[in-house]
Amino acid sequence: QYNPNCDGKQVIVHLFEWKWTDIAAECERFLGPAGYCGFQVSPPMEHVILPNDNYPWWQRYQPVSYQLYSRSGTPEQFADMVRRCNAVGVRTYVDAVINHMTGLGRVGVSYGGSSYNGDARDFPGVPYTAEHFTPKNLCPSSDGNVNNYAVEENVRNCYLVGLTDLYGALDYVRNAVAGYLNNLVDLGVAGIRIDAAKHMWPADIANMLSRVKDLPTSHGFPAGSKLFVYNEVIDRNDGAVTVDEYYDTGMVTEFRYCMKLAWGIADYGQLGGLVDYGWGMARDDRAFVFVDNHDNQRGHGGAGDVITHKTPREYKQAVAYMTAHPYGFAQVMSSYYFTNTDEGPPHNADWSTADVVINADGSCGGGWVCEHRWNVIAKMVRFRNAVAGTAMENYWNNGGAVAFSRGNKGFFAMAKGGSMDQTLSTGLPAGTYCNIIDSCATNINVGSDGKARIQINNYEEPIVAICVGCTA
Ligand code: LAG
Ligand code: CA
Repeated sequence: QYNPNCDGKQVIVHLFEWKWTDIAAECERFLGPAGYCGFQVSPPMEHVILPNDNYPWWQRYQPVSYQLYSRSGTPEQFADMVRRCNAVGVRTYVDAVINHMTGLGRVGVSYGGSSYNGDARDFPGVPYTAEHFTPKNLCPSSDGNVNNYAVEENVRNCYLVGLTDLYGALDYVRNAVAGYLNNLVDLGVAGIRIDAAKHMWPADIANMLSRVKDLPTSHGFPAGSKLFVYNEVIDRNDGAVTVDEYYDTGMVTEFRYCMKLAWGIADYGQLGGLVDYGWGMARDDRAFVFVDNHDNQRGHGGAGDVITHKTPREYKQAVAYMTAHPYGFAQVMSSYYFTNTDEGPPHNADWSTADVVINADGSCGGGWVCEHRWNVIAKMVRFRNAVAGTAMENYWNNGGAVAFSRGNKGFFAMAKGGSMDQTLSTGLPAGTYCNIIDSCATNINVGSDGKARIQINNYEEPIVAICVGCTA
């Protein structure tokens, strides 16, 4: 459950709100060739449908059943996507919403025909009934909602923003959740994000995972492979629940990294202290890191001090630094443009999700940002794969520019203002290397002393990345 099951590749992309048909095509035409490990999908299960709110993105965080009908497509389309992506070595990671079902007051019928009634706690598509939800007497808050992050029982036994909270201690609930996860495993899914893990008891998660089978060899997984797990725990040193409580159930999202990296990009002098164990940041082999995610890029969970695609120049620097730096397992965000923080993805006249448009130059159109296709970001995925397993060495930082090597496999430099000219130790064997960021337009000569003159003159993409065996 700590291995992402993608042959040592190092970066997952979150294709937020993409349709299954578009993802299948993206695996074949881009993610596979680019060296992405895989992609995280928006929650694939049946969810509430909220026309009065203009079908917000967050309707997908209100499960109705575990049938795989959603705004992104049908069960057949989901299965086809996973199969086609596995065939080109790109793995699927599912955002598993298993802490709760719909909000109170939500009533209706979802895409697969399952009805839902939040007030009655009635979800016949699973089925769940009232007895499967956390008993009121276990929640120490006056209104039944999570309202005090200093108290563990409050965080885990109360209703998160009014969402009906599943009673994860019950054998029935554990079994129902495991049934959902085993269905995903059968289809070839390689891992899961556990949504709102902070609001679940680690022991309940561990029990659910203990009921999940090994990944199928028919989808190319080595025998004995376990479902990869990353627990979504928003720990910003601000409550009773801490990331280390989840080390036994998988990796953990490290939201402090988003802040630290944003501060470091604003002031390069701070980049040296990016990983602050004194601050309680997750140990290296448990940290799941990202520059921004679908919540904090729009002011929802874990927001504040986050860099997003809205400032592209800074965003490229942030993703470049994350992917060059050895800490944690990395995820790249792939967004759609938005002005309102609730609005859903680009849509057709009938509000169905619009196709992702791929322009002739490889960028995306139709409202999709596709950060994962941006030159710097795609190139740095290759760098991270090439230097995997090596340590950061020869760290150099003058406050305006930063550089370091990754063992004897790679070297990275970045200049905040767009230019630098320094002779630095690269850690690399002598020879001629080329900057993969500018598609090898520039050569860098490493001398027998391991040093090289590093020159940057590029305002938009002020980065040099060279690695052994890397070509244009
Ligand atoms: C998560 N991680 O712990 C998700 O990453 C986050 O996106 C989810 O919240 C949350 N947990 C629950 O899965 C999102 C929105 C909320 C939204 C919720 C349910 O950030 O704003 O709440 O999904 O759709 C919405 C309304 C609330 C309302 C609630 C229940 O915004 O006002 O009380 O629905 O009806
Ligand atoms: Ca809970």
